[in-house]
Amino acid sequence: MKKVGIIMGSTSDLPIVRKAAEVLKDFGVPFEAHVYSAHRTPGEAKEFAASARDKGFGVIIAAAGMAAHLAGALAAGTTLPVIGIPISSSMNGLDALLSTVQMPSGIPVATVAVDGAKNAAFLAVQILAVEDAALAEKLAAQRAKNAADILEKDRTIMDNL
Ligand code: RP5
Repeated sequence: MKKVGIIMGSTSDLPIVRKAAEVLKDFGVPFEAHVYSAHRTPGEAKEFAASARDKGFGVIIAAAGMAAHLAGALAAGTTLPVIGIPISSSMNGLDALLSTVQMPSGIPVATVAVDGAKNAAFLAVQILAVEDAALAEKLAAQRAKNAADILEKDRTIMDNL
C-alpha cells in the first residue's frame, strides 16, 4: 500500500495533526510524519515534495497555521494529491484557511475545514482506496457504523429532552 505523508509546519500543530494519525492507524494505513516549514525549512519541504512519489507516498497531508503556505508549497513540487489542514493558531484559522485554499489553477490543494485533521485522513484513505478494494471495504464498514451510531442516538433522543 502507498504511504501517507503527514507534514506539519510546527510541532505546535501536533495536537491537531495527531487526530489524522489516529484515523490512519485505525485503517491500518502506513504513514510517515515530518516537521517541515514552508518558511523556516523551505529546502527540506521542497526536497520532500520532489522525492515523495519515488519514496512510495500516494498522498500528502499538510497542516499549517497563520500564513499557511506549506500545503501549497508542497503541491507546487509534486503531482501527488495534497490535502491541506488549516490550523487555527490565529484569527480562528481564517488566515490559514484562505492561505491554504486559495491556490492558482493547476496547483490544487484539497482543503478541509479549520483543524479538520480527521477529515484530511479520511480523504487520504479514500484516495488510496480508489485502487485498494480491501481499504474501500473498511471505509464502507466505517460509514455503516457511523450510521448505526446516529440511529441509536435517534432512538433515545426523546428520553433526553
Ligand atoms: C505555522 O505557524 C505553523 O504551522 C504553526 O501553525 C504556526 C505557528 O508556529 P509556531 O510559531 O508555533 O512554531 O508555520
